[in-house]
Amino acid sequence: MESEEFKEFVAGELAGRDFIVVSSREPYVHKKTSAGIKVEQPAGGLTSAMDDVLRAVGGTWVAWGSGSGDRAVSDRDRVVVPPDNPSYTLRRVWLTPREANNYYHGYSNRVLWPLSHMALDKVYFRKRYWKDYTAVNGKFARAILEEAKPHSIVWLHDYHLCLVPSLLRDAAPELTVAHFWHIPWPGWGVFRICPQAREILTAMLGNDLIGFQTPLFARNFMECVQECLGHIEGLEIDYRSGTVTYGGHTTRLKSFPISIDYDRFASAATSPRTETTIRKLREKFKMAGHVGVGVDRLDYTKALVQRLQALELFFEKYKRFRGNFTFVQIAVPTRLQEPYISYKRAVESLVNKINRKYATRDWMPVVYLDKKVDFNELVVYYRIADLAIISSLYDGMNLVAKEFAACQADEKGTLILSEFTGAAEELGGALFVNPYDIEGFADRIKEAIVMDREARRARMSVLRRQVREYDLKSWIKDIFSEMIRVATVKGLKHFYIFDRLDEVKKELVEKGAFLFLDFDGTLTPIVETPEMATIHEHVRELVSALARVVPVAIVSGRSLKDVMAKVGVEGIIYAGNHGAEIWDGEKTAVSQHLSVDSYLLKECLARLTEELGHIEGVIVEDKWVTASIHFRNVPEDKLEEFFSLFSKTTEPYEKSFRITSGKKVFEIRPLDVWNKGDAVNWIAAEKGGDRTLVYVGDDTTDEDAYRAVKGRGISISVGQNPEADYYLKAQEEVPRLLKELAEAFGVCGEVE
Ligand code: ADQ
Repeated sequence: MESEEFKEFVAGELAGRDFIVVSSREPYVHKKTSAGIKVEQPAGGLTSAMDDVLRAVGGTWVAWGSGSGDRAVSDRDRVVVPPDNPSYTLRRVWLTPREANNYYHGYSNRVLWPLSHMALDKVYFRKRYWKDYTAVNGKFARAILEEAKPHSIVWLHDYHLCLVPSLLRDAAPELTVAHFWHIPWPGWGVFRICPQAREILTAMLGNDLIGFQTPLFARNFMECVQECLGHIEGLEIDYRSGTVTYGGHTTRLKSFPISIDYDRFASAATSPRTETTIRKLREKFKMAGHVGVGVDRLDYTKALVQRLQALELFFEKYKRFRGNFTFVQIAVPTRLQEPYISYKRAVESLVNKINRKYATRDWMPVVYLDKKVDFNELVVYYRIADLAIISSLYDGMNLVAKEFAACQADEKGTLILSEFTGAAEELGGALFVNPYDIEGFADRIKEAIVMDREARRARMSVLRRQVREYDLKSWIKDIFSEMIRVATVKGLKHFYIFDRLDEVKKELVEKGAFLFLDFDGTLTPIVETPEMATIHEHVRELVSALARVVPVAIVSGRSLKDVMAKVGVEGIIYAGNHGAEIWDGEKTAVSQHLSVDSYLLKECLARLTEELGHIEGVIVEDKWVTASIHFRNVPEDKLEEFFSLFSKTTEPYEKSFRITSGKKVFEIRPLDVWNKGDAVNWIAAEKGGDRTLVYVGDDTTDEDAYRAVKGRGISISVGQNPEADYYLKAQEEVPRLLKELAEAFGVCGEVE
């Protein structure tokens, strides 16, 4: 996690704030051994990244004291860690064996885990599970409240702590409470199975912020709230901005795809020690020809059974690979109770079956290691492998996919990735597999092995680029920034604009106003597709009338041309493409695409069109300042060529643009693109004089503009937004607002 920029962020943004991290597992475990008490630090990128942050800024970590030596070293339930350089407090929560069993193995792992992963046959409810889950969440909440200062930011992790948010909110509403949900959130069709669905949803809405791995999980959560609590008066869900208001409190929902410490894996992968170990391991396990690897907790959601069935079928169908392909499965036993014990047995028996059927004196088809391997060894396996298999039936993210990519220094490996992982949303260069389709899966393994060197390199290079671009540091930065933002605006008061409109109008008339209006969701209702949006004639007339007495600018995410055509009012200012293109009323005054970046982007797109034009289904979408390259419709047998050409063509532009992959699409963006706030600043400086700025918007892309007008005017959002000064209850209230403003400026008579 060494990077100057990241260190600056920690020392600047995070310093002086009080953070409390809360997770079921502790960052340091004390264990009794015959040689005295020893401290262990459970491995894992996230734990060590959070540990780094707390080491730098101090604070508290609250966790279940599960180690045999934990009590002995704690003083009034607290111990200062790390032992060699005490920097922050670890506050331990003690559980009785019964509580631990019912809360952890029971409700968390036999109810919430399978339910969230849609493994309905594994869901097992007992009343005592819920009783102790409730009791343990109460213990966590009490411990947090004892540690908290009035404006602490509390960061909860995962499904073990669902009930804590509302307990904190009721006891100390001034705390900022954020929750990161590491696993999937299922749709209502599944979540309704939970007998405590209502209690869990209402408790989670005590959070100020909930982070999910993907936008889909955030949407699923909103759907569950809608279906389960929709009848409650005052409940408001805004799917577009990702907020739920319940009992007068607003929870923000956002996706933050978790990542890994790329540099740590990438540099270990090329160390001389790794090269030596690779040779030794190949000899030890008699790895002939191609090598595949799987690294998982031994969990049924990771689909080890389906993976082994696919491997068995692969060896049956493709005989020529017998003796020529070895699959190494590293599986660390986990949650050592039912149904995990039975699952472990099923996996072992399948491994034995395949090996009995196909092994020879010199070759073993499946090398099975049921243990945790240390970091350096793990890196070696990722390096050896020509392919990695991740076959999850459902997975929040899956970090193994990203770790494998980071270690592929020579870009020779292929990632076979289940399309049901959160990682599939980002890692466009993977070879996707449906783990339920065993024969398709077996064929994919063959496809990965026979893929030519150039095609592998092309896929792996786009994969690595994605993981490098958005690594654990970026994730931590994004999520902490959002927590701080939420905490900052929590203290501010928001008003319904019509409760204060008389004062506002008075000030605007006295000082003069400059009106900035967003288009979609503000001047027009949100409709199914962008093309369908039309501005009501009455609203257009109001905008025209206002433009006769005050300067008016329309600020939109649409292209400049599109928004000008949609609004159709002449002589006003327009900003398109989120502020990157501006029409000053007479000519295009500022356009970021006239900068060096945009010439380069044009050049890059021209090359892509030339190189990829012959491949069926490729769509190169030029959005002026940014571009999207869609490959959803590219036939399977043309994908290799597509990846290869895309990677080669974009390589010279890597330093000038952010090139990221999504599901079947690549995005190309300048490193520093203007947002709506930049546009407001520019327009106000050029045309505003010292008029009071008024910005009316509706979604998160308007937030930069709300911030830009702070101190120089007011911001009004459709639906409550913590960044805006005032709010309107719905888009339908916008015409009334415009009409009242027009009246205040004396142009009402001209408008019907
Ligand atoms: P997990 O279900 O634990 O995490 P995953 O993301 O795959 O899943 O992380 C597993 C980690 O354990 C990886 O860092 C891997 O290297 C390590 N690991 C697994 N087996 C190992 C072995 N035998 N030896 C050594 N190390 C091993 C949950 C969610 C995921 C989400 C993460 C993070 O289920 O979807 O990605 O949290 O949010």
